[in-house]
Amino acid sequence: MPIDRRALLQGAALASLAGASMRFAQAQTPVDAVKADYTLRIANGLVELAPDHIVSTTLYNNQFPGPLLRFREGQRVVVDIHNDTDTPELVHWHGQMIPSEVDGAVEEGTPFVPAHGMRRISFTPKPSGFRFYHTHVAAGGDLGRGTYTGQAGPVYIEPRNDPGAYDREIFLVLKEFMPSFSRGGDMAMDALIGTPIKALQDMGAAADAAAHDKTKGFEVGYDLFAINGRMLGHGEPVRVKQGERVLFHVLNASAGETRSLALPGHSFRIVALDGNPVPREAEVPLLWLGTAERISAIVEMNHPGVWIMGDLADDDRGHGMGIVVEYADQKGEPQWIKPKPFRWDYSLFGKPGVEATSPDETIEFTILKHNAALDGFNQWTLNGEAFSMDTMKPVYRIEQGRRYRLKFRNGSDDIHPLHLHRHSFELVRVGGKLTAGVIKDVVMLGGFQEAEFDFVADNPGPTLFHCHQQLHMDFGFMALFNYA
Ligand SMILES: [Cu+2]
Repeated sequence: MPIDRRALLQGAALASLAGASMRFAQAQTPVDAVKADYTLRIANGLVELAPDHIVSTTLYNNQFPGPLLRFREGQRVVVDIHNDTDTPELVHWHGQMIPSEVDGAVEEGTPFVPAHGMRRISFTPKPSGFRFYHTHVAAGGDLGRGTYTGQAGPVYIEPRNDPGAYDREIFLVLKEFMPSFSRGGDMAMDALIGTPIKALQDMGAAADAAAHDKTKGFEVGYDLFAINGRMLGHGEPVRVKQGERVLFHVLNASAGETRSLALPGHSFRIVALDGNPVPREAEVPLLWLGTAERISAIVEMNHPGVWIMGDLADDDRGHGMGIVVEYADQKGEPQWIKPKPFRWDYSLFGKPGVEATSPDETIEFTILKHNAALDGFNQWTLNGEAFSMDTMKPVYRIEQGRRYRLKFRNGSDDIHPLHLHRHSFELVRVGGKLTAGVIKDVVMLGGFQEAEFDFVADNPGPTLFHCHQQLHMDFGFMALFNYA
């Protein structure tokens, strides 16, 4: 770790002035004396999505996405976070097993980065793989806050071994801009395998009937869509050569959308989900990603042309959600060919014929939506309780070393990207299929469906669980796990 000599001298001088040079020598932690390895500056800025679409939003280091941070597993880093905005901020290190103090969720006790202030943090990055960082403040009804802004950036924690043979790697950050509210909205109904469960549909219908307000609650829609901060056709194309094997690291940095991605004439060999190598690499024709999910996939460039790698939704792709892939010596307008439908099945990547280890304890969650219950916003409950920032409830007590199975029953038609902080989990059952060995930190729970995953309580400290849709987590869809 490089030591800034000037900072050291300044620190020593201050300590001497206080008449405590001995104490300084003994008690001064290295963290305070060194120059930060990384600096993040949160401030308002402009993103040129296209020449006629320049948006103003909150950014890291005046760019979208925020800078790619490359860490090495197990090698401690010091990060200075400056907040030039008028409101307190939080940077969450998504997918890392680090202490609550630095994880970046106020519910876990992480201190805010004060408005017009800074906070220095230090942690030991782990595990290796594709992670990311993003703001973790509540936005509520303010579409200029939280993940509606441009506060997201990729993290790559260098692994001890290479994940596979490939010629190069490319990071793609998918993100929408210019959010607005509407009543109701569209949901990708063709994203996931599995069928709705009648009992859950009945439960949802009963909640709808019990709602005071019979109108639909607000949903968020977007005007502009971009990959790596550029609308389709306005950024540099991905330039490839025939025969090349390209490893794409794709991050859905949306505030709440489910995304798809296809490249006509090509398929994706999935090597990692949420940065964790899968037990079984499988070839799929296209990708589906819930909010905050990451997919690492190798594409063999064996179909020369100029192609649009884009979202299946014509409207979203038409408003920018795509990137051009251009083979060497190929010219012409980028081509899009609508792919055949393909539903996402996590079990494709699991250990075949193996069931997950039995848990020590199972905790069940029933999820319900209460239409327009909070000033026009839908309220979300887990087992009848909406998370409250005042009481920090509901809370579940867990014991270190035990293996917990969380079973979710979705009484709503929405897809929920379920996220557990500071721990990874193993998929047990999703879309009606049993599986094992798929390690993730976000999983999509289909409308009126069930999902189960296991985690081992191996990282003491308050641990937040929530739906990664900003609109859902801000209106009740959260819970806290406290170690006994
Ligand atoms: Cu949700």
